[in-house]
Formats: sequence, C-alpha cells, structure tokens
Amino acid sequence: ADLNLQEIHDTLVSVAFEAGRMIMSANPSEGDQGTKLNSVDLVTETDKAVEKMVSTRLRESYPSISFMGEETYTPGARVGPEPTFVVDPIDGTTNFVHAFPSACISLGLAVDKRPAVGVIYNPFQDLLFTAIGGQGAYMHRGAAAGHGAPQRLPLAKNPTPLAGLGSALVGVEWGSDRHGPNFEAKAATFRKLAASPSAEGGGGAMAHSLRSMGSAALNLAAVAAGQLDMYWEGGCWAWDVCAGWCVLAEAGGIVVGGNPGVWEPELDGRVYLAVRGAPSGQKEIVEEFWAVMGDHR
Ligand code: LIP
Repeated sequence: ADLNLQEIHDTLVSVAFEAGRMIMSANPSEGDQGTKLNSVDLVTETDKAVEKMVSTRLRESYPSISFMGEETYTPGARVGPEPTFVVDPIDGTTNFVHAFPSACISLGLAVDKRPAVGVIYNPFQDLLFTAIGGQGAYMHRGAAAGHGAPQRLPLAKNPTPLAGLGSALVGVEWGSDRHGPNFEAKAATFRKLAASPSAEGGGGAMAHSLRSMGSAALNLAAVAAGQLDMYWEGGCWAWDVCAGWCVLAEAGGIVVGGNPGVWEPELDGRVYLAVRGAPSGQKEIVEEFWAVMGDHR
C-alpha cells in the first residue's frame, strides 16, 4: 500500500517531542553512563529508554514498516529497500552527557534505501527540522512551545552565496574512532582544511574555520539552514544521516561520498561530504574538497 508520508511525518514530530521531554528530564550525570566501542563512545540509559519508547510507538502505528535503531543495531545489518524507520534516539550523546546544548533525536524514514522523511529535534533549543521528499524542508524555532512558525529552507535571508572552500565554515567531527588509519585520515583532513596554502607541507585550503555540532544530524541541519557551508565526516551510520540527509536535500543541498568520485553514496556509506546550495551548483566545490583531502580508501 502507498505510504502516507505526511501522516508519518506528523507521527514522527509527535514522537520527537515526547523524546525531547524524556531527554530534558533525564540527568545523565547520575551514574547511568556506559560505553560501547571505547571510553569516548558513550551511551546512557536515556538513549536506550528513548529508543524503546520510539520503537514501541512506531511499531504500534506502523506495524508493516521495518525499524533500525542505533541502540538495537545488530552488526552487519544494512538498510534494505523496504520502508524502514532509521532512528538515533540521542544523536550527540557526548554533548548530552556534558550538558552541552547540542543534541537531538533523529528520526528518518528510508524507502528504496533513500531518505524519504526526516525529523530532527533539539530539545535544548526547542528547535525542529523537518522534511518530506519532494515537499521542502522546514526549520521551526519554538516548535514544541507552539511559538513562531516553520520557516522554509533555505532561508530567504541566506548568507553570502557559497563560492568555495576558501570562504566556507566547515563542520567536522572527531567521532569515536581514535586510532589507526581512520583517525590519521581525519586528523590530516582537519589540518589541510585549516592550513594556509603556504603552510609547511603545502596544499592547505584555509577554510574560514572548522566547527563541530557534536551530532551528525545537527551538522546536516545546520548545512540545510545555511549556518554551516559544508560538513565532512568519516564514520557515520545510517541513523546519524537518514533524517538530516532528507532535510538537506529538500533545502537544495547535496550529500556525496567523503572520498573522491563517490557522487551517489549509499545511506550506510559511512563517509560523507554535505554541501549547501550554491549559485553555480556544488560540483566544483565538491571537487575542490576532494582534491584537498585526497583519497583515504
Ligand atoms: C555521534 C555523531 C557524531 C559522530 C559520532 C557519533 P551519537 O552520534 O552524531 O557526529 O562524530 O561518531 O556517531 O553516538 O551521539 O548518537
């Protein structure tokens, strides 16, 4: 049967607000923290409780739609062609644990392995991003409080048109992988993005600066809103990017692979470069980025 994407979107928004209330009433400093991969890959009881609430509500409302969530992921699972909710209960767990007010719930629906609906909600700022494929992306400040109205993205009052890496504010993340070739690639990329072209070693791009929202979904939403120009990360998962990808694409941005030549990455492709809308298209900006960072495969 045909999916009613608007109804699914509305359900996801209501689930996101409920998750927001759980996140804001939790106190992760009271001994509910654990780790997964290593001492910086954090998970809290709240991550698990939120995912349980979300999966229960979505299975009740949409028993025929598959579910993939960060906290119940089985290694090796991929997003399939059947409609699938792709959920990160708390994207930005490190920020949540530190009370740094940049964390969100990220609720995506993938159909045919592509993002079809995206809902991202940062309860610390009562800030909501939503999109339905083909129907535009929206940002709503004060959404749960019922203040203001959704603003369509990109905003009419947008920053200077994006010309290239040399005038870009670039989102990057350290992630939780802190050793080996992946770590070396990340550190080298950050250095190249920041370095003056005349810096020792050469080849620098000297972006305006680098930022970390601490959440892949919020990085993608920030690119959609024109607050960041680009975002590069090597090591995301489908639940980190599904919702944000939908929002960004509907705002005129693109997601490509983080390595050269990958114009159409998979939803679970792990390494991504996101670029906001640009007057003459994003192709040259992507190629400039790929040339600076090189191939890390
Ligand atoms: C986090 C991401 C962050 C990334 C981390 C991690 P979590 O998600 O959103 O951008 O760098 O590796 O995946 O663990 O807070 O849900």
